[in-house]
Amino acid sequence: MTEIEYFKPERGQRPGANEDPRLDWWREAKFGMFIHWGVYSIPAGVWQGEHIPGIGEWIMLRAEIPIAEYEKLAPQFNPVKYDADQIVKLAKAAGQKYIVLTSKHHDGFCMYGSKETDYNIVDGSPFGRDVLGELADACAREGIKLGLYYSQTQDWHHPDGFGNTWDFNEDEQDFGDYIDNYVKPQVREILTNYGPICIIWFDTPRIIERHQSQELLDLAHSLQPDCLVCGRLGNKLGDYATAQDNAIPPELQAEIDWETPATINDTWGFKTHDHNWKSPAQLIQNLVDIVSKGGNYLLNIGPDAEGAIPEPSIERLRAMGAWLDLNGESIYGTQPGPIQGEAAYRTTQKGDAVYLHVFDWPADGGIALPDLAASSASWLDASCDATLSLSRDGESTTILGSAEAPKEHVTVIRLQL
Ligand code: JFZ
Repeated sequence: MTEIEYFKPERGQRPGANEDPRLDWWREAKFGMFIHWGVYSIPAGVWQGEHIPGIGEWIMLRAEIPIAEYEKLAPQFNPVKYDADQIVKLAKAAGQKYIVLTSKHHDGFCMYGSKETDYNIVDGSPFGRDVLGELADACAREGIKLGLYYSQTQDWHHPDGFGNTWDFNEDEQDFGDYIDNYVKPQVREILTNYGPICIIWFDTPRIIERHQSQELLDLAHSLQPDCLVCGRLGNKLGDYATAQDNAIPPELQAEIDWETPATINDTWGFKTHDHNWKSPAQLIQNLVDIVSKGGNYLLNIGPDAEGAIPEPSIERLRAMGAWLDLNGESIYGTQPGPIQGEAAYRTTQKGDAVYLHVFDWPADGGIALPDLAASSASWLDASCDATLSLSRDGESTTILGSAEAPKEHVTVIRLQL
């Protein structure tokens, strides 16, 4: 079995580890919305007239922008187009069952009213509203779970945070003090003041020690026992494994709960000039591929400096939602299917149904499968009236459909066992 290279918690490696009932909702949900949003959406990949390579939320590090300069973005941050209800309704329309918002990313700016620093959207920007608080209320209204991303080691604004080598001398920093007297109080406030939080999504565990990871895990679980901790807490601790960004394991990962965090273009934080948007077909195939191997797809949007969601993201998420409206039975609450490792199709299973997700429709309309004790085959999309038949010869099962692919995106056939 191919390892998920990063962030695979110890607990996830135990046989039968997938038994923690706290993850039941997560295994059912399969598909979530990531939101990367902060003052980095103002420069949006450009600094002093130069395009800064890499992901947009890393512009402060990539351009080694001094804190004194970067801080000037906060008084400019006034995202008047921010509409939490619109975001949550988009997630629902996309078929995303939970949302994970960056409460504090590596640049240190907090998207909620923190009592630990004024470097936050409520006290440090003309907007003056609690973005996280409004999103939490909208999620509660719409019945969508809310998770929070929190950068627990990298903090390029705090004198004792990790990663800012251009303003600070690492030898003079006290990371232990940062964890105990800044990170823990902030974790406490985000897990106390905003209602039920389904996931705390820690990230880049660069220099964190085992006991520090353990203390943060214990703190999160003490404040909200049902809050899942993602695998990037560090030191192989956490409730589930987190793959590298945009990485999909080539094989089934049967023994662990895992997810792929992913972008729709190439950046998490908004960048003006990143137009490399994945197609709806690719995004749907990624979702099917991940779920067929036992994982969740956490797909990102990056609102711009005004709080608007890029139109290409909206279009793609709506296309995914339209596909899920017709085929969601083959995704939500399923297990990996009995046939793995095929390029042209993926399988998932739920009870006595196997779902065959055809990526590459065969020219002759015939799909030869290993023998499955399937009694019938039907298009999962009930609106599809193309011909379809199933035959078995004791060694193989053959599905015969029309020569043309019945549908624009992944076609799903339901095999009744
Ligand atoms: C991290 C962040 O640095 C990034 O800004 C974004 O928030 C992303 C979701 O997470 O980026 C990573 C973290 C881990 C790997 C790669 C990028 N990894 O394990 O290869």
